[in-house]
Amino acid sequence: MIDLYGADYSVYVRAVRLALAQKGVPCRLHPIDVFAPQGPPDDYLDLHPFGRIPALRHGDFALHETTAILRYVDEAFDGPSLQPDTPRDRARMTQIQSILDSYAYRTLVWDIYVERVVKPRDGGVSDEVGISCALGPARKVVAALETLAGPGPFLSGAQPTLADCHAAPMLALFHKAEEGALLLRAAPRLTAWLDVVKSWAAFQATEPATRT
Ligand SMILES: N[C@@H](CCC(=O)N[C@@H](CS)C(=O)NCC(=O)O)C(=O)O
Repeated sequence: MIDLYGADYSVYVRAVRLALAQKGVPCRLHPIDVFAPQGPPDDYLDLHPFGRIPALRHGDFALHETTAILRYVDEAFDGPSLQPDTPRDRARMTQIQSILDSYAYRTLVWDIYVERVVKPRDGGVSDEVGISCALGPARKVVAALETLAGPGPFLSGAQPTLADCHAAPMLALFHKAEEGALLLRAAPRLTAWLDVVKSWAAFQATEPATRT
């Protein structure tokens, strides 16, 4: 049993939950709301000094940073391997994960999805200039992922990998914004892939109930 700390609204927490489900590893989700007015509880900072989510505990082993957690989940447990067999394919998988963290998360989730969908739903006003400014970077992310995706059906080939778990929550939120849906229309491989991962039982079971 894995102890996972975070919230269902987090794309990163959901990525880990998807990987755990692929491996068939049960987990307890301990709620940590990083966006609570008072921030995360003080003792959570012992687990994650940067105060982000997720963090994981497995026995006496604690870990934060999603890419590291995903790799640990794959390597520490039985079940289907979530990493490709060859060094080049593994490098491509890690390249996708790095693109997601470095270029996709802020742009697709915060600059576009949160501004277009969450803010108005919560009674706020979308930052239209901010959304416009994010479209160029978002187009670049979509183009890069579309190129790396190859023939599919998964991002790193014929079998699901950590890249799919990492990418699916972010891309699914992005797709909910009209700008995201439009940009993804020009990316047929990504669109077909998103349909496949959205059909995973684990993807549906981890649909956020809060804050999205
Ligand atoms: N580098 C971290 C990023 C995790 C992250 O940014 N999580 C978001 C939620 S999806 C968070 O904790 N945000 C809180 C904040 O920005 O203060 C990882 O790979 O796990």
